[in-house]
Amino acid sequence: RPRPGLARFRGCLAGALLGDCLGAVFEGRSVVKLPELLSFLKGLEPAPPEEGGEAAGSARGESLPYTDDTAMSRSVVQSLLAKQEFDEVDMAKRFAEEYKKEPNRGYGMAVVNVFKKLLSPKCSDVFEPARAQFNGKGSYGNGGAMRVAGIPLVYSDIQDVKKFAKLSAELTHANSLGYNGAILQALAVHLALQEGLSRETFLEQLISHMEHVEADDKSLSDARALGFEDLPFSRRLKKIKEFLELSSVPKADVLFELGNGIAALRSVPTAIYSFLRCMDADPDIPEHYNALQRTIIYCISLGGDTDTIATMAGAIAGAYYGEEQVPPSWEQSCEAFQETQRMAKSLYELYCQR
Ligand code: 8NA
Ligand code: MG
Ligand code: MG
Ligand code: MG
Repeated sequence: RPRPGLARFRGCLAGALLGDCLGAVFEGRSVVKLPELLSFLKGLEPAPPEEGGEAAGSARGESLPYTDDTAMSRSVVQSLLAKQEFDEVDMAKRFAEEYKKEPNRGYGMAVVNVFKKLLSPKCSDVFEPARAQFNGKGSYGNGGAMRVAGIPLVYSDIQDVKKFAKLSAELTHANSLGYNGAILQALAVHLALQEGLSRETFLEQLISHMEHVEADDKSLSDARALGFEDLPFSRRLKKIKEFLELSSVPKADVLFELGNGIAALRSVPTAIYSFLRCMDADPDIPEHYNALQRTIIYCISLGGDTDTIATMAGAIAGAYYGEEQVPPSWEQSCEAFQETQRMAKSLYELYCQR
């Protein structure tokens, strides 16, 4: 199998950054009006040239801060680069110290308790604080999934992708409904990196992997304990397949079946659906936007946990389409975009070396 090029690595991290920074502007709104979103995006484009003014084409500068999604993604990447492999103690330390340095990035309500315990010198097992969350049930939030892209950008073997996606998520999310979402998101990025995979093959492969991932005892018992049917991620992937066979799917149906919430189960499948749906043109989104832009616009238009759904879909779309579809004016509007480009290059080198 040919090795994916650097452009896909840069696209992945840039897409993730764009999704977070742009999505964060609308996070938590139950309804996002498309005209308002499109007019906001227009404001990111370079100002028209002025008579005797500055050169045209200069972007309006870094202005959109990233949130917890990117802060934690960066810790994942920085840990992998520093250790040249997954190291749970180092990664946990980076999560906690990053939180301590900048606690106001918009972290989930409960996950901050994990960071506080990880910062204590008494903590000897870095997975223990996550296991204690929610009276021992563990978190099923989307925080493990939102930050996972670095794993498939380092490990090319699919068993490694699953194993380290799970371990990286378990540092904060001990419920299988949380870490299985991270596995699904990591698999989606892994598949998106491969050359020329069709929509159908992409989805079929995700379904067959997740049917296996979700069949273990803990996944079955966690799903039952929360009142879900067995194999809940796999079932949603099959719903996505149904949606993609229809000529149009109303937003209300997407929200009802897939969701726009902070649970991994109500956001990771939504991100995957958004990516696959936006391979095709959308009558509501102007044609001059490319597929990566359309994916991010569509995610944000769903409302709810917009930064997190858009960052996950942005990572997948960026890995699939590569950096050619990342508009410079959008990228340059995001905090720390240059560092993101450097990290992508280092990840690419590590991936090739392994
Ligand atoms: P988390 O582990 O705190 O989970 C997020 C939330 O999910 C929790 O606060 C609970 O409400 C709920 N939850 C998770 N597990 C359970 C459970 N077992 N029982 C009952 N409720 C549960 O943090 P996370 O890292 O998963 O959260 C990620 C999300 O938080 C992302 O959307 C991220 O952007 C951030 N976020 C921040 C804001 C904000 O403005 N501060 C708003 C929404 C989301
Ligand atoms: Mg966030
Ligand atoms: Mg080790
Ligand atoms: Mg969010």
